[in-house]
Order: sequence, then C-alpha cells, then structure tokens
Amino acid sequence: MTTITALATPPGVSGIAVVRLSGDNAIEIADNCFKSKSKLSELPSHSVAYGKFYDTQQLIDNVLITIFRKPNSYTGEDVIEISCHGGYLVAGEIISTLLKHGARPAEPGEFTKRAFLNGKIDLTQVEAVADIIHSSSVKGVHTSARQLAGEFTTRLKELRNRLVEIAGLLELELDFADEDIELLDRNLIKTRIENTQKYCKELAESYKSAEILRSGFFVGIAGYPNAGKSKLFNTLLQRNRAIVSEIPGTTRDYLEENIMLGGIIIRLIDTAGIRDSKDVIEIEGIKMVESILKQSNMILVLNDISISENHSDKLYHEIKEKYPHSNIQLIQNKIDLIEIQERKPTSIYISAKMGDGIEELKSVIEQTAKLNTERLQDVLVNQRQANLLTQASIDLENAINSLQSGLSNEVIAIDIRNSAQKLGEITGESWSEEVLNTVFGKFCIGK
Ligand SMILES: Nc1nc2c(ncn2[C@@H]2O[C@H](COP(=O)(O)OP(=O)(O)O)[C@@H](O)[C@H]2O)c(=O)[nH]1
Ligand SMILES: [Mg+2]
Repeated sequence: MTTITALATPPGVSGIAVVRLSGDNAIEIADNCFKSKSKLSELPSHSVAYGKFYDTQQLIDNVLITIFRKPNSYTGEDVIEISCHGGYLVAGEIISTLLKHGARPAEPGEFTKRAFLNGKIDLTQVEAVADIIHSSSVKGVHTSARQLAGEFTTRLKELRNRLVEIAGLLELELDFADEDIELLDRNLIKTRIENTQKYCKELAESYKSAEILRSGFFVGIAGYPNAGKSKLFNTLLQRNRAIVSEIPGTTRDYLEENIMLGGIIIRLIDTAGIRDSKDVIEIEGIKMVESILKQSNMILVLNDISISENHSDKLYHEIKEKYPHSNIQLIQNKIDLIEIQERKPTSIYISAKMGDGIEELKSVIEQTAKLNTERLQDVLVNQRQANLLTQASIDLENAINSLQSGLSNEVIAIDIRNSAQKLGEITGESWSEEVLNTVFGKFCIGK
C-alpha cells in the first residue's frame, strides 16, 4: 500500500501535535528525515526514539517518533507517529517534508479504512470511532467505547451463524423429503427466528435514542410573537443571547445554543413568532420554523397568559397534529403579570422574566429527554445499521409467516439467508465499495 500521512491531532494551537504516517515505506520515509542515535529501521515495534527532524539540511523540530510494525498497529501496516511541537507551522512543515519523500496526503478516514481492510476492526467498530469523535453525551461515549470493543459484532455474528445454521438445516431436510424426516423441531425453529426478529426490531427502534445521545435532544421554542420565546431562551441559557423586545417580529431567523441537562446535550432553538406577516424577512423566518419543529424532539409552545390562558390553544393543537412524533408541551408565560386562580396539570406555569417555574420546566425537559433515550440498547445504532436491522427483521417476519402457513423449507430458508446477509453487511463481513463510502464519508482527515 502507498504510504499516507496526515495530522492526527486537531489543527491549531496546542502543546504537541501528532503526524501519522502509514504504509509500506513509512519507516524508510521517516528514516530519511530523522537523525537520532539509531535508525528507526533497526528499532523494534512499539519503541520511541528522540531525535531531530530535517527537511534536507534544514532542522524543523526536535521530535519523538513512535514506531509500530505491521501487523501490530492501528492500520495493520507499518505506522510512524511523529510528536512535534504544536501550533500551525511545525506539523505542516513535517507533512510537506514527508510528501517530498514519497508519502501522499491521506483522505478522510483513510487510516481507519485501511484498518478495516486489514481486518483490524469491523464496520461497527469503524462507526464507533466516528461516533466517539462526534459524540455529544457522556453516555454516548461510553456506549461507543463498548461497541468499539466489539461486543456488538460478536453478538451479531452469533445471531448470523445461528440463522445460517437454521437455513442450512431446513435445506438439508429437503434432501430427505421422501423419507419425511424432520431434522429440527418446528416450534424450536420458530422460537429462534422470533427471538432474533425481536432483537433486530428493538435494535432498529433504538436508533432514535442513539441519535439523541449522538447529536443531542432538540427542543424548539414556538409561539406567537411576543409570547416571550427569546426571553425564555436567554433565561434557560443564563445569558442574553437573543434580542428580547416588545416589538413583535424581532426574532427573524432562529438561534441555537446548547445546555447540558442530566448528562444529555439539549439543543435549544429559539424561533420566529408565528403570525401572518408582510415583512419578507419575517416570512422567511416563519417558513424556517416549520423545518426546525420537524426535527425537534420536543416542542415548547409558549403562551402569553397575560393575554389569555387559551390564547395559543389553536396553535398548540395545530402543532400537536403536525408533529405527532414530537413531545409537545404547553407553557404559560408571564405569570408575574396576573393572578392565577387555578393551575391546569397539563401546562407548566413560568415567568421567563422573573425566573418562576424555570427549574420545573428544566426538570420536565430533562425527564422527557431521558424517556426518549430509554429505548437505548447497549449499542449506538446509526441510520445505516438501523435500516439493515429493519430489513433483516422484515425478512425474518416473512420467514415466520411462511413457516406458519406451512410453506416449503426452500422458501423459508431464502428469507432467513436474506436476513443473515443484512446482518453481515452491518459488521462488514459482506461489504461493497458503496457501503464503505457511506461509512467513511463521515470521517475527518487524520483518522
Ligand atoms: N412581565 C413579563 N414580561 C415578559 C416575560 N417574558 C417576556 N416578557 C416580555 O415580553 C416581550 C416579548 O419578549 P420576547 O422574548 O422578545 O418575545 P418573543 O417574540 O416570543 O421572542 C418583551 O418585552 C419581554 O420583556 C415574563 O415572563 N414576564
Ligand atoms: Mg423572539
């Protein structure tokens, strides 16, 4: 394989930076630029050498080089990691020197892709690497770490083997069709398929929970102009981020900021007030509200109770109808302005301005976010995996139906084999260039 190189640490100012080099000539290329007591080619794997890194005659930096010999490295190839001083320039100079000596720049995810192609990790582990890099919750990181340890793959492989075994036995029975032999108890087959189907389906459904741990829990604040959406947004953030004003139609696009509640990132979004407007920019903002609410896990419909407690009922019901998969919460704001006779249990009463009820609101958001991650299994299923799991579960449902209606073994076995194929695509036991492109498309350079 050609030798590739890239910065493995984030660009910018830092104490140290690490440049990675992987491929057939990694050690030779590094030796050509490095002066130390002994040559890297003479050192054993997993050793560290201190020395000077040169671009021909020009000293670039004093560096530490770690050497990993194949196959005991991240990529499974010879790997050199050069730790140099941080900052923008040094690592850049080191990389251009390596390029001059025959390396080429790595594409995003190429190190990890090589690790996959060399059998160092499977696809679920590859995806876990991407998840750890991008995760926005502590639990997300822990779950990804477990996935990286290969538990998920081991389980999928077991299931797949079991399915292939059942399909095999069903097919074998066909050879003995004349003798009317039953190699497997029908009920036992049925239970096994049902269990696997259930597992696939539950895992597929855990995707939404996994998404929340990966990207955060989206909470959109909606309501008519002047309800106090921006004020509430600021109060929840504990700083003045959005413009608050008594002039209706002030928030024209949308603002997004994160807060952390109960270990989950909450992505708060303040939107433009919903009303009929003639202002072109305001109309654009109102159009945007729809796409924001569509991706929100929870929508807070804010009502100005000083106008009337029922003032936003129409809007509330419209939103409930339009976004049935979201958690919609009606909130009565500006309770500092009026005397409240009776509190309805379905509403939360707050004063965004004075801070009343804010703790209660926060705890409702936290509880809702937690409820939404309850379906989480011990793996972080992503979209690609969820699609495959759903397909596998449908194949198995078909197999169960065929079994129940007494169809021939051949038909049942085909469905079972199809589902096994899908499980194989999850781990990468069966893969195509297209699958790899989807998986590695998410990576950054240097990983
Ligand atoms: N008395 C009172 N006024 C509020 C409260 N929340 C917001 N306001 C006022 O209502 C007006 C509109 O607030 P704003 O947050 O800009 O509303 P938005 O259009 O929904 O974003 C501003 O003058 C705020 O100061 C509240 O809880 N009590
Ligand atoms: Mg506003």
